[in-house]
Amino acid sequence: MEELTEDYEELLLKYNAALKTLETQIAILIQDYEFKNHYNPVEHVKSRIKSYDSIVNKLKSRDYDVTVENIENHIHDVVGLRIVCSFLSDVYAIVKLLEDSDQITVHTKKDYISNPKDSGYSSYHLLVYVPVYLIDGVEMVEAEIQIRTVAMDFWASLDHKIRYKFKGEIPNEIQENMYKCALDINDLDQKMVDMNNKMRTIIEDQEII
Ligand code: 0O2
Repeated sequence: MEELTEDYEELLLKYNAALKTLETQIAILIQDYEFKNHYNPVEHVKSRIKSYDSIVNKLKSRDYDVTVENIENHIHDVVGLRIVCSFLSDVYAIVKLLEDSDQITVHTKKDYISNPKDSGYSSYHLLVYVPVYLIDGVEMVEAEIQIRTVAMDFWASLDHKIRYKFKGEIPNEIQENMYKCALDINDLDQKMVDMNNKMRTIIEDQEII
């Protein structure tokens, strides 16, 4: 696909529509959650359409030809949204919120928090379908939602830079240190949840007295 074909442009139109729909639905769900619980579990939300170059690289790395059909069938994260939470418990609250929503259909859950990747990467991924209403009818478009804590996000952003700089040839020392940092982050996230729970218990007890 030397230049953008009309089919690819049509696909992009659907992906852009799916991203807008997803952003709106998630913003509404978070607002509703905050209203009902008097608490906002989300620090920030980021979204993007995967660049053409990244799509091509991912297809080639998996030995697929660069075709619109292969993008649709094999690239599951062209539409991507990341929800960054304060606490570990918030990550699971958001997963439940999305699973319970009628607007989004979750078809795959990948819990890299309970089962981190070999690199140490930790995050909760949901592959979902979002309905997009077009002139000819409704289409279910796939998107990936990554949900993680601020600490996991901090780790992943440095890891991403390292991967980009070393292009797959990461020195062992850096890999080992990043893995240790991932363990520290996991430990820190757990301590922060415990501290937050303790604080809430003390406040609730004071309110009763
Ligand atoms: P980018 O540049 O972030 O978009 P799939 O993508 O579902 O076909 P895969 O690769 O098994 O198959 O999916 P996975 O591992 O569930 O999710 C892939 C995405 O998770 C990556 O997208 C990254 O965003 C993130 N990710 C996974 N492992 C790591 C890691 O070790 N370090 C960092 N920093 N991020 C990771 P892309 O397309 O690889 O990259």
